[in-house]
Amino acid sequence: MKAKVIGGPASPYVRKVLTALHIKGIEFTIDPIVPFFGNDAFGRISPLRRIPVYIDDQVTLCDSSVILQYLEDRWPEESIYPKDVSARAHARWLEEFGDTRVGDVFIWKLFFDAVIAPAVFGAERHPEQRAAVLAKDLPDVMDYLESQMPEDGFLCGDFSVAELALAPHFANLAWARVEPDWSRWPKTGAWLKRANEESTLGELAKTGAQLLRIPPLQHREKLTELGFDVTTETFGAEKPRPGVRLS
Ligand SMILES: N[C@@H](CCC(=O)N[C@@H](CS)C(=O)NCC(=O)O)C(=O)O
Repeated sequence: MKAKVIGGPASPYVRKVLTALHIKGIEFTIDPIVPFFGNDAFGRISPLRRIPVYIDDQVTLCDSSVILQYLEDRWPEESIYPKDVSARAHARWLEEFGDTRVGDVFIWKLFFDAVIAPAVFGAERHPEQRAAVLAKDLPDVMDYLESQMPEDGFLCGDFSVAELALAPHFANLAWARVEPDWSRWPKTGAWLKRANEESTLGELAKTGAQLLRIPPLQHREKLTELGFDVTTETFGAEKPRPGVRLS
């Protein structure tokens, strides 16, 4: 059985899933489509038109959190959830905070405005919105994360879904040319370094950065060159279209 992931590693949610697959030793092929570049068939398997989508011999699943829970249920070895019940619940909360609030601030308000909207839709940037987010939302998120950080190690004991959901967003933040003031949030900075080094998150972020420098239609070729097993068929389209959030 070889799993299939639809979505390219410039997405933090895709890097979350790819790293979980790696931890669990599950082989996969990848169809590295870029957000907004899905075809009609993509809309049928991903009704919100979002990546990642995960497909194997038993399921077709949307949403990184749903996918990780399935991977854990089906392949419990090399667990990505804490054993202790309360630590497990806390990891799920941090995952939710990463997927929603951090995603909203880092990805939608900053990365989308700085990188994706201009490149994909030819949209103007919004410097006033960016300044407001940098003044309020970003510090709010960072203050909360810093309050959760351990002195050493990981958020909920061993490396877990908490790292998988939170750490990937920082690469997209950097691609939006935002560097948090690490002297203000030092525990978060040290934790991020550990999370990237402990897992494939760091390497995948480098891959994502390489893809962002080239047009979407060249991503398949680039990933093949980097040693990924790329699908022969694609859910990609040549022209972008807005997903539910933008329409
Ligand atoms: N909650 C989803 C979020 C996935 C998501 O927002 N993916 C972005 C790419 S980073 C996307 O496909 N956006 C396109 C859209 O929302 O139209 C998950 O955890 O998988």
